[in-house]
Amino acid sequence: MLAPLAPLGPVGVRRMFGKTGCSVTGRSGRAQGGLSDWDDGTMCSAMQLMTLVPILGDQLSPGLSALRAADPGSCVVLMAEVAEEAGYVAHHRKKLAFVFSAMRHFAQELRGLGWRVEYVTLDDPANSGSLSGEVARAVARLSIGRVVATMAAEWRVLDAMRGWEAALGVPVALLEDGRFVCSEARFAAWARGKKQLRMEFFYREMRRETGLLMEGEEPAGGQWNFDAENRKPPKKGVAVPEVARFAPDAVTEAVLALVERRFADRFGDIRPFWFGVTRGDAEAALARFLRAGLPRFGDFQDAMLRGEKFLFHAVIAQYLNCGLLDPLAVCRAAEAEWRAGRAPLAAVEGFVRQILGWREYVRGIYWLKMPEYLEQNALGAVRDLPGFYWSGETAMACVAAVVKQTREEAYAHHIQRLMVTGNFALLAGVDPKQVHEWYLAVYADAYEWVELPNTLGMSQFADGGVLASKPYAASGAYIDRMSDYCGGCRFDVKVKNGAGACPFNYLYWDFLARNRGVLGRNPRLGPVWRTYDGLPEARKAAIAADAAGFLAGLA
Ligand code: FAD
Ligand code: DLZ
Ligand code: SF4
Repeated sequence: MLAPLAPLGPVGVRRMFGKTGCSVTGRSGRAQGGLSDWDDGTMCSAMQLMTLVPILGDQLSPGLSALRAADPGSCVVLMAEVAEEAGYVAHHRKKLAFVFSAMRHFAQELRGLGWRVEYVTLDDPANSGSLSGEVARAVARLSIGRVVATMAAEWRVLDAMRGWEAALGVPVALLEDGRFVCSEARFAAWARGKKQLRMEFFYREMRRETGLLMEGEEPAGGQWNFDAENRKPPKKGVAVPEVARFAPDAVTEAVLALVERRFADRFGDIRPFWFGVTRGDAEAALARFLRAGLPRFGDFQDAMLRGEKFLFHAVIAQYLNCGLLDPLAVCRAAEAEWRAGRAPLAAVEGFVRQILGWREYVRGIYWLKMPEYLEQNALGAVRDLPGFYWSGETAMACVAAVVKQTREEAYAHHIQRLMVTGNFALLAGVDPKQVHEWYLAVYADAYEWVELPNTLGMSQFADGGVLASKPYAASGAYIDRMSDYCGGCRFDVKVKNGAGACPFNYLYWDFLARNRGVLGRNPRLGPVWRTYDGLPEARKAAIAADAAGFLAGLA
């Protein structure tokens, strides 16, 4: 039987998996349920026309909804390296190489599974330079009758996809991305009517719905949160496991050469290149972390040590975010370590909270608030991003160390991002959009849906408190407690004011004083205001003068 070629919906958007409810519970059944919704399995062969399945650089999952809905016998998969995606921010060179190499390896994986894959490389002379342009070229040259795609993970690209049907003149079905634990509809249902959207309560619902770390109706160990046992200060001499490193194969070497040639002026060291680029690599990296890092993950989650770039972190966000690892499977694997007695509950809960809680929550906030979210600037911050975010040339040892590590690895862990570079930008009043573009560019795991809420919301408080109940602002004392950076710094963390004082110390109070209009009534800042109000007037004047002098120097 031939499938009809009529458009699939009023705007060409069909939420094939658009059921309300957590995708976990229905994951295995959803593909079949969704397929029978609009396709009898023969649509690809309609009138000898083929179905085009475009796959983006962060959709590298064989279980992707568009692939589940298609038949290898009558579909063409399209993957394209394009200048537009490589250039919408100035991505780190290691990130570019990672994305392109993972894409090329995924094309091989799909071919091995029987798919026909059209792969357009960046240096193909016919390459139009954009995803929409490549889809249009493929439709024109390949007898395409319809396009089936999984919705892009970020607003900018999904917006472009929504214009495809009108531009191409063939039906376009955009299917929900089922690779997340919580669908957009499920998150919106949770958020509806709530004054505050706190991650903790969302996370508990996800625990209940997935059954992760649950004992019946109760959280395992009788507590939802083991933070009190986690987050210890760093301990020198602690044996830190090696992060999983993979030698580049011929495919990766070709990509490295391409990126070196085409992006010579971009930020970031491309070599040594050690990221995994296949599903097998990503699974091996996860396995190594589960064995060697997870048991102490919680203990040193917030610690920072010179020379230890990864500590007990998993270093898997780049794999999760491009589709080489599945978030729910990762959480279940961590839970299994606890159930087998190989990792303590506090560590496993801390880890699961990051993925099942924070990762799903920030995605929910992103889709709930976009596109207006991108323009938020609740504190009216307008300063340009200082040049040392790119050069690393600053006397502040903590900032210099994090920028240097970022340049070398396209990686910094959460507290380095939040409490060093993020904290400094917040205290200095840097334009949140510039801060956002920096984070989106420099980390291998950065995609707007996850980076923007973390940067603009959590780190810069530019959403006025949607994501964080108070700004993550801290003086040098926090950095000193959680790191060994201060020992190698020209500034003295114990000195509050004057030439040799740690800039974080006076910038912290100056930030609060400058933003009293917005933050003055924040219930969580009551004790902070009482401390500030109790400072002698001479100290307040010194804070203002030191901050003004320092900030003028940034320009
Ligand atoms: P681990 O510390 O080992 O944590 C395990 C996993 O939990 C991570 O791989 C990640 O998938 C998830 N996770 C942890 N914290 C968060 C969080 N706050 N939000 C979402 N997922 C989380 N994460 C990204 O994946 N992409 C980004 O672009 C990104 N930008 C950030 C920008 C800022 C300003 C801040 C403060 C945080 C940002 N994060 C981002 C969150 C976090 O820093 C990274 O997920 C983490 O550092 C990745 O390293 P890891 O895999 O070793 O994580
Ligand atoms: C990040 C990235 C880069 C650098 N390059 C490409 C590319 O050339 N082709 C592609 O399909 N995807 C790329 N990506 C990932 C996309 O930017 C990502 O799919 C969108 O931002 C949607 O999340
Ligand atoms: Fe950073 Fe201040 Fe410590 Fe120097 S003294 S490393 S600037 S916190």
